[in-house]
Amino acid sequence: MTDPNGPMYYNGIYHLFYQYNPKGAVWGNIVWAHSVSKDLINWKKVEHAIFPSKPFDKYGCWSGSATVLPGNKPVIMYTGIIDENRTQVQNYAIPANLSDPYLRVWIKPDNNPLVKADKSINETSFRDPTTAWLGRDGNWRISIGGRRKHRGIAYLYRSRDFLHWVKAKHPLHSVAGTGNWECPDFFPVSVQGTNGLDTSVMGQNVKHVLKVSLDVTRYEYYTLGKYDTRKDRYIPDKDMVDGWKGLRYDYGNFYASKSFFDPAKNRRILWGWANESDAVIDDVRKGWAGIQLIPRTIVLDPNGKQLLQWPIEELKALRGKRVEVIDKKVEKGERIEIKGITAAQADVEVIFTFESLDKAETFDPSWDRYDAQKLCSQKGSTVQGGVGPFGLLTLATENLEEYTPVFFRIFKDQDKNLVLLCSDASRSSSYNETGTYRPSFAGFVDVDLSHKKLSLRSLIDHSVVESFGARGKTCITSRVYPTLAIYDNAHLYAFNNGTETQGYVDLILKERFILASALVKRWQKVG
Ligand code: DQQ
Repeated sequence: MTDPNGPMYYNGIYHLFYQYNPKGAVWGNIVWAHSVSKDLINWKKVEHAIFPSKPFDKYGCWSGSATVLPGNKPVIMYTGIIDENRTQVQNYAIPANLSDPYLRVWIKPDNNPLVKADKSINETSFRDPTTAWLGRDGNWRISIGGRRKHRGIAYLYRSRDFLHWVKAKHPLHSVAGTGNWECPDFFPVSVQGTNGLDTSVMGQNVKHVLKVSLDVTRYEYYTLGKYDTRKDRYIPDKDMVDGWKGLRYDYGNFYASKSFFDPAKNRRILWGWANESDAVIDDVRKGWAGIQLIPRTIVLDPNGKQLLQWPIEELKALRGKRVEVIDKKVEKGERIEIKGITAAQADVEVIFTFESLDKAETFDPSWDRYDAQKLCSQKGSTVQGGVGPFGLLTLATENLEEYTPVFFRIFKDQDKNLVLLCSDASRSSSYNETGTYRPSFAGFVDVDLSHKKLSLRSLIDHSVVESFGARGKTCITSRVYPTLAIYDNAHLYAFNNGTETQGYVDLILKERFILASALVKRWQKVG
């Protein structure tokens, strides 16, 4: 599986579709597979919703989105591949039977495709329609990703009836030098409070988010800004970095994400896909590849400068035994084991406190502050610093032949501090025959340290570690394949490799969770 597609809530059921190859563990033969759930945790697989069968999607049914139209009528817009050159058009599909609670069967009407590339558009980079939003003028809008040469573009189309779509004179947004924009997502967030908003909400107390997946870097970038409804254009806020030096949803293995508004709990939920970091030959051997990550709720940071992401509250249902470690000092060079849990599958919440930041390392001005990953690969978890590195050693063997550390390192940068969060896969596995990708993923955390506290939450699950620094300000997902740190041989530690002993664990709250879901099926390499 790859991209999550068309997530929606309809009549008490959550639907998730996703790009899927029914014929193998590598990308190809793409259909929309379909799973349904009442609680976002337990999923049931149903029939494939959309699969190649018509001239307008004969060579593949690529990504797209769902919109629930007035009168409670869901409609999907997706990209159809019509020839061997991968020419792309936009199609729609509707449920065959609205009274089927699972919406198992979808119809692709004969008036497809609804949108074809005009001459100004590169027809092989023209895909992934967004959820539609309704303007005050009564016209629906969608955005479609693409590029002109190296300029990434979010095209804008309008329609009165959802059937006849006309390209707007100007795109919703575009940025030179960013390459193709895949899977755009455009939605409002509330400036006050934490409620999510329906995609069509606009107005005073709202900011907009534009996220794009850059296929050059395989990361996702977003800006916050203003949707100018008069000009029908999106304008990022002045202090936003717009492009691949900008904010990322996740600094690790996370791509082609899609959000939706959940009216049942008034929240916006984000789904992201994590591909494998191992070799294709390993995927073929195990017979599958790709996972959907734990859904996240997204809200605007009260500082208005970024989003906060947090695992959906329903995740609690998977928790078993709870272990707490409170007020435990971690001396310099020490690691303490968190015992009594299943460390191969755990939901860890930890707050680190420190007495002073005086000994924080100086941030060398020659370091590239846009390349946190390089910094983390040079200054790994064993390279002693001033305040930090401190954090967790996840999926670790007792003698540390294998471990995946998730940790902070605090720098002094003139009159402020810079906080680096790393999730380092470089020592995660002793298996490397086929060349696994083992990066030191990293991102900076824009956090106020005046309370001398830093929090971290990590969801550890065999081959994936999803971490949320400072209550979801900076998120990093790593895919790792331990061969020794598995099942009961996986351990969890808190560690401090700073020169200062003051970095200490104030509280560790540990709760094991078992993934009962068929959809969120994870794997580890055993033997
Ligand atoms: N995956 C889909 C495309 C999309 C890409 C094809 C992103 O529609 O642009 O499987 O991963």
